Amino acid sequence: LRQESMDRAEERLFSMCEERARMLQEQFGVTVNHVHALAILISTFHYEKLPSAIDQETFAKYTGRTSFERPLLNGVAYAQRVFHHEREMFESQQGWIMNTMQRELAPPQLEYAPVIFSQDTVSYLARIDMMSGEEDRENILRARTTGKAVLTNPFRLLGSNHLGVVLTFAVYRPDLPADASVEQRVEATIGYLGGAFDVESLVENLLSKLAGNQDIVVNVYDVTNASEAMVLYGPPSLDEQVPLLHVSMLDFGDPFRRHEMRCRYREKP
Ligand code: WA2
Repeated sequence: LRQESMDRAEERLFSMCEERARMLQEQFGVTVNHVHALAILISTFHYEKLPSAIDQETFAKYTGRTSFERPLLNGVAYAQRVFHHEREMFESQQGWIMNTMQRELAPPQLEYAPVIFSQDTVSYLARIDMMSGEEDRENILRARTTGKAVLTNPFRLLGSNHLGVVLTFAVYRPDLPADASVEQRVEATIGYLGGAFDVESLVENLLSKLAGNQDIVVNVYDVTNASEAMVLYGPPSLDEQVPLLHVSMLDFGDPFRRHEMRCRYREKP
C-alpha cells in the first residue's frame, strides 16, 4: 500500500513538472519568435527605407501595442552599432552622450552599442552602451556571429534587480545573404534587438495560475556547465536530499545553453 501511494505521488510530480516545463518552454518560444520578427522589422523599416520609417516614438508605440506577443519579456530595446570614429558624429546627431551601465560617461572603446529605441517599460536603457555590461556584451558578440537567438547567464537585471536572462538578436544590413560566413555576418551587423526575460516575476506569475501550485517547489537552472548549475528561478535548495525529485528538460532556443526544471514536493508543515 505504501509503495502504491509513493508511485502515485511520483506520477503526479512527473505530470505537474512536465506541464510546467512545456508551458514555460512554449512561452519562451513564442516570445523569441516575436523578437526575431522585430529584428527584421528594424532592418526593413529603419535601414531599407531612407529616410527611416522608425523613430523612438514609433518604436515605443508599436512595441507597447504588441507586448502581448512577448509575455515573458519586461520590454524590448534596440541598440545601434557605433564605431569609435563615428562616436562624435553620432552623439551630436542624437543630441546626447552615451553612458555605461554604471551610469558613467562611456570611456573610449573600439565600438559601442548605445540604445536608441526602447519600449516605455524599459526606458531606463535609453542612451546606455549595452557593450559596457559583461553579460550583454557577450550576448551581442555571440548574436552577431551566429545570427540566432542568444541568451545570457542568469543575472540581476537593470531596473528591477530581478533574476533573469537577456535575449539578443543581431540586426543585419538587409543585403546579408542567407548563407553568409561569420566574417560577413559581423561586417553586416548594424545593431542589436533584445530584451530581458524577467524570470523572477513573470515566471512566478505564470506558475501561480496552475492547479497544485501550493504542493510543489519549482526551480529552473542553467546547466550549460554541468558541474556548476546556476539558479534562474526558485529558492536555493538542498536538492538530492529530497525523496522525490523530477527533472524536466527545457529548450529555450539557444543551442549553446542547457536549461532544466527541477520539481519536488513542498515539505508538509
Ligand atoms: N534589457 C533589460 N534589462 C537589462 C538588460 C537588457 N538588455 N541588461 C541588463 N538589464 C538591447 O542586446 C540588445 C537588452 C539588450 C538589447
